[in-house]
Amino acid sequence: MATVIKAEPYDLPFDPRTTALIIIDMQRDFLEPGGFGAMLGNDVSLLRGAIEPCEAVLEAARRHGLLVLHTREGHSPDMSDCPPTKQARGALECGIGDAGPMGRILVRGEPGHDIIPELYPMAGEPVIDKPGKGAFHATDLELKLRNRGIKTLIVCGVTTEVCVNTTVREANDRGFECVVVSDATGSYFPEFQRVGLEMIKAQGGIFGWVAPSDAVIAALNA
Ligand code: C5J
Repeated sequence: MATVIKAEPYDLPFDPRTTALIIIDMQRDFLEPGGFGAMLGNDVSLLRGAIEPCEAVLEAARRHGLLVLHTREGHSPDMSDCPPTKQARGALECGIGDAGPMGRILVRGEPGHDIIPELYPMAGEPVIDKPGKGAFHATDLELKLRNRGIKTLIVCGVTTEVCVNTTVREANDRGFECVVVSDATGSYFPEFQRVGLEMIKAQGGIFGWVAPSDAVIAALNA
């Protein structure tokens, strides 16, 4: 049964049976005080505002039986899946692969790489470990979505202008329709949050749609 999400730039028709929720990179190193993001001088409260709306969308998606997927940005301990250019970028004293405040930064298996407890995956929910910013790059995400007949993605997570935008653009090019949940996404930079959402819905929804969590939840409950 098709219903609509009250979204911008216009209502998005969707079928819950072919819709998945994807939560991007809600990892301790990005969101928690004392993590990598905070160590770089960022105000993590700007990202933490996304947690509650994200929890509400996650609860609704689970209750309605949607496929729920989580992603984590990170690398294998030997760093063989990390481009040297990525590792070098920023010329940080303590960067990706180095020992950080919550273990080696963005390395799989380290505490900081894991998902925050508030949004922890349930058994059976796929966790996509991605070495890039986009969740389709060098992962089996597309295969998993196609095998389940997924056509529409509800997208939450961080950061809006980096991994959320990159993933939505990848998804859009592959023919998926994406709605980004405005208050369930976050950026360390308020201007990037605003513009990151604007870019999705500009020009008649060039990359997709944007809607607040209450509109997405209302549509799921309809
Ligand atoms: C994400 C980043 N997840 N900002 N990563 O957006 O480096």
